[in-house]
Amino acid sequence: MENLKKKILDEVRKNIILDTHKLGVTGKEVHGCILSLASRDIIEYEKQERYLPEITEEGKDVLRNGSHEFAFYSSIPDTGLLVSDCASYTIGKAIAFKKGWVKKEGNRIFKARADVVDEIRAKLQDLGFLESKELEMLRKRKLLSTRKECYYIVRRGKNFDEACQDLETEITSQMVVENRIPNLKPFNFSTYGTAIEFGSLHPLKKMMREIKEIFLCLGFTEMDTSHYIDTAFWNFDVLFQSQSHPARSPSDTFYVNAKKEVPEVPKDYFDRVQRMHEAGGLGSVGHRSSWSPEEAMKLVLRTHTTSESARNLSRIAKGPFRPRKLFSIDKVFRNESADSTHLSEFHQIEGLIIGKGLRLEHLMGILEEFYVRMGLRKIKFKPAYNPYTEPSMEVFAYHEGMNTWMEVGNSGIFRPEMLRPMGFDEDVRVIAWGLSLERPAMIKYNIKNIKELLGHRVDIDFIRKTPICSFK
Ligand code: FB9
Repeated sequence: MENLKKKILDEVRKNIILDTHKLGVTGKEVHGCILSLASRDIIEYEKQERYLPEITEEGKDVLRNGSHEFAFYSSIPDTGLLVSDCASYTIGKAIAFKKGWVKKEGNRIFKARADVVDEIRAKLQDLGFLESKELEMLRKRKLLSTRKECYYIVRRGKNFDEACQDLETEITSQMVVENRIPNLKPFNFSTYGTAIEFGSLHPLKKMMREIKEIFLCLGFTEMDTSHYIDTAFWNFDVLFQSQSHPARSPSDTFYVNAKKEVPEVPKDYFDRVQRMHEAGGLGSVGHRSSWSPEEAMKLVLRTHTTSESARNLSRIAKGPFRPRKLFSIDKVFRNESADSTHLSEFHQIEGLIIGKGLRLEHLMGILEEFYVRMGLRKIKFKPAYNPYTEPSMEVFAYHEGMNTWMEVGNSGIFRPEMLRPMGFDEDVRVIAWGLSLERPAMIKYNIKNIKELLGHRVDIDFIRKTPICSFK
């Protein structure tokens, strides 16, 4: 539209008057431009109509195959054509006789001339050179029809000169130096700015940031979680998870066949863990089963971030006691078959509080505070079992939007069999809980299949368009 407007102004500037038919566009195409320019008095116009010849389908057939008479004339052999064989040439035969192109001798028709030219076809090929009576003849033979075409005679309007000046779109320092007031193009405040392509945060990252914010506002400090691969010792044994526990089977855990040295574990701590598993102690009967150091030193893809919690707790136990609140959010791996809501890896969120005199009611209290900040106001607890916490609770919440109760995590108090070998005193308690990042993200962004959230099938446009994640 803007190009056509510029073309119209250029033509009017050059020729004072413009017949838009000369622009090679139809009246319909130029109509919008004319009204727009006239509405700002940049041009004046008169609407005109003319009737233009248009070749019909029958005329197009003549252009392709020649006129009816010429086709009939061309079909006659030197030996002539039996009259009885000419029935299909009604129109062509009559016109050929009328033009003297053919003659009848007995029961045959012969060519009467050799210099016949197909004038009708020639006329259709050059309509612009025909006189009105020739156009009328072609119309009568239904080879032409008439099309009404609108066009405009355009002249300059009172605002023409101003509109044609090359309007400037910005004020430059040169204009200020020259003290020149620019002829600025009017601002179009209703237009949109240029869409700027930039990166977008993945919905999981948005959810992660929101949940991290909840922990930080509650005074929690983030733990290091850099051990994607770790020994079974940190992932299971220090948590007092028996070496015969089914979760340690290769059908549940990814074992890593790496030849590189396994990170050193303090010998004294290693021995205390072994003793706790085999013989118990400090009030525990242990697992009363043999414990294999080789099994403990196997490498696994961590199955939970609780291995990182154990590493942090073990380091903290060495120093002077003080209460702490720690959290982590990072990837964990489980050898599970993928389905619409589960993959073999997911992000675990874990929180823990170290203190003296902590009991179940404190765990319930922090869980209520945590989930209410995720927008879940009604919370219920159900007794459960974990190898490394006792007591343990599954956490359930009522989701107003989905109008249903759902499991939203697991929790418990770390067992003394885990804490005492680290070096914690008997009165130190650690309450902890965990949940996944993908589940809340899928609910928040109404994603039915986890493969729409993670993996090669993710729609980048969807990622770009996901709104910010807010629980408020
Ligand atoms: O995240 C889970 N559900 C969830 C969480 C939040 C949520 O918020 C929405 C806004 C409304 C919605 C749902 N779950 C835990 C419960 C289920 O999804 C469950 O089917 C899947 N669980 C995962 C493990 O499954 C293999 C979620 C994951 C999970 C479970 C337990 C822990 C961590 C993650 C733990 C722990 C723990 C326990 C004690 C001490 C330390 C850590």
